Amino acid sequence: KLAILIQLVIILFGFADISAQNPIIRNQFSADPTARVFGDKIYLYPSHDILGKEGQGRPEWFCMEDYHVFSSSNLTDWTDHGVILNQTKVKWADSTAFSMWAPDCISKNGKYYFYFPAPPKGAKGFSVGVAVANNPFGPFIPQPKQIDKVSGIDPNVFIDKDGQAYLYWSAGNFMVAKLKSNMVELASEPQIIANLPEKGLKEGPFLFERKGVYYLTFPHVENKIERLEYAMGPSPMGPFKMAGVIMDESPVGCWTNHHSIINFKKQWYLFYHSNDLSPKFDKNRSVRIDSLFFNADGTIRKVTPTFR
Ligand code: FUB
Repeated sequence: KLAILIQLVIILFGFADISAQNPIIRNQFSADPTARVFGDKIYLYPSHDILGKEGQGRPEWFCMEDYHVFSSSNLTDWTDHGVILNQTKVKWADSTAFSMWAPDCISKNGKYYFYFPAPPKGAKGFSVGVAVANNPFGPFIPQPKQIDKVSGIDPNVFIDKDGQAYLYWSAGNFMVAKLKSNMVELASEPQIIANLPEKGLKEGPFLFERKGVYYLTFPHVENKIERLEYAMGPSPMGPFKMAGVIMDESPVGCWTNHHSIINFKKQWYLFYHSNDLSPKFDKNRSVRIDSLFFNADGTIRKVTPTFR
């Protein structure tokens, strides 16, 4: 009954249930969606999956060469602002790798900082770089070097109420460090985030705050397919305590899931991905959205994705 009442309130007060329009990006593949509210719009910074050809990194795997940004005022109509960064523009990155994985973007003092992982030239693994712009849709100018001491994927940035910025990323474990006010260098030594599952944390940490509680949310894989889970804590660096599941394993078998959570016009939303436009190849993914709700004790209600 409560769920029906909430849906009625949503409809009456004009917050559309957008699940019927999934997937929301249909002019290309899109994955790993980081959504941000800048001004009165949502900006969406996803990875841009392509169907790779021979000579383009690992075509049978995740294959990406650039990033687009999309914006919307109503969660239904999305504008593609085009390419904001291509791997060939990043001096330190190996532009034969086609591995521009999950990004994030954050705003501080009128500038926009776009964080992205890429394999560095002449070395194994991934580094994380930053590109800077004067508006949310670029042009983004990459820094000449990657962030020192950050080795891993899926950067996520959170700025706390006191202005301190934190960088989270995945290096097999989830890592956190403070950022300097210039947003492009670490201000503290990277540390492993404790009290999380010992196995199956590979990627995609995303931190947000609500009512003084810090939510560390992430995909967790126990049996091949990722499930979105979360932990709650009293500060951006924890200590965190596991709190539950946000979304179960994909019913259509897409083995990755990667998400972000935002509040837009007083409603919370979960952005995530599946392989709607590529049912036979789950490395070509598409961004989806569903509404997200909290219980009175601050825990998150499980989101059931709407599938055909
Ligand atoms: O998109 C490539 C990788 O797949 C991301 O970095 C992970 O989070 C997973 O979604």
